[in-house]
Amino acid sequence: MSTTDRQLRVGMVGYAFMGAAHSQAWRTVNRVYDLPARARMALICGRDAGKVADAADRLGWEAYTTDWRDLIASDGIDVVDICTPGDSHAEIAIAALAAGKHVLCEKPLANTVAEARSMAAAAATAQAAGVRSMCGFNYRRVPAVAMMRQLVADGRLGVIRHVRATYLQDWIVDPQFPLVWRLQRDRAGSGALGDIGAHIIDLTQYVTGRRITGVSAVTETFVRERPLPAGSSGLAATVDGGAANGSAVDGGGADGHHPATGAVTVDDAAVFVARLDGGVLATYEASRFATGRKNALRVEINGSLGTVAFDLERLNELEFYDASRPAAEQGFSRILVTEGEHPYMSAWWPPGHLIGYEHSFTHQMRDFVEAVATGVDPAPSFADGLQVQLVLDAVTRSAELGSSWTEVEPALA
Ligand code: SOE
Repeated sequence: MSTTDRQLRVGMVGYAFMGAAHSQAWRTVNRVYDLPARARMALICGRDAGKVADAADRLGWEAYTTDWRDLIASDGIDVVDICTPGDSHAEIAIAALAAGKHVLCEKPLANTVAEARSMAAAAATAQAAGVRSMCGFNYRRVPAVAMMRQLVADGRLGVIRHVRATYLQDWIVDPQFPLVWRLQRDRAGSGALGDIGAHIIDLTQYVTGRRITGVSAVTETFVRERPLPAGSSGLAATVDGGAANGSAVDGGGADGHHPATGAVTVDDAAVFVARLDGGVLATYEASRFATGRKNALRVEINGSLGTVAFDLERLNELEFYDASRPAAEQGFSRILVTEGEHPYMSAWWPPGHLIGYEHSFTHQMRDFVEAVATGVDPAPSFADGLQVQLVLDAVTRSAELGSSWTEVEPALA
């Protein structure tokens, strides 16, 4: 329970999957952590009045609006939380920063490097006026991931040699799964690469404290044509049996016999090798076609003195191989990251009691509220988001040029 009267009045744009995850975190954060300000769920925004009214009621927001410009113009809002598809991030974030609102923006920061650059520039200008911004790479806030970073920073792994990272899902294996917004380049920027590859790019740069300096990549779109969705266009979308209504439509539907279809304009999978500064060799794989793998983010880091490995599907655990132990006692140990000594954990349950996916968002809001209320810049910054965007862009260009080696420039050069 917060012991402060200071409020941060939050306005959130979007109310689908990420909007629900963020709402859960805003509802919870001051009940768990004692913070210098109390987040108030003041206003939620969505284009459909009926649906956003329902979302406000269901998710616990005080009021709703159908125009994000009203939300940004409101004197009753201090923080703008952007949970929309990537095609609107830049416009909303830049307008919010110009209006003096602190901004939390979902990952990936933008759909293009140009947009991400404008956002990072707007954030730098706003920062001078004390306005804060953050990109929502929530997995940084899984306690086991934070501990992984601490082990690397403390030198427990010695010289880092390898990073091995995969993020695998299977929700579009069925060719009849509809053409949701995440499969359209103009809405999402890229496919598996930007949606889930962005997470492992950020996570590995964060944990190692090193930057990806070059990549060689292949990408693939296994299913190039899909039926148009009916109604919902989220991860649980269904197929439209009716008339064609999309811009990328290729016949069908109108005769009522088969659904209208449209072109998939993003990658289904992306695989790349990379170099990180400091001589680290790395491999990355992001796929939505890994049958049986639902949300399998795995990262392993090998150093001269040890190895750490994290698996999101067992997020309360960290594997650690400590090569400095006596030879006879060496082997991987499984650390249960649930104790008061571990990052973020002391505010939760008694020792050994597990946490889940949603806690990473609560921890994200905890760090954001604390930073804003104490006048500190939260991380990851928009510049960090731009750095990830530069890697995504290099991967795409490398794949287009037949896997040619492609350098990644530093965001702050
Ligand atoms: C869908 O692939 C998704 O929800 C991503 O958009 C999230 O960022 C990731 O956390 C889980 O999968």
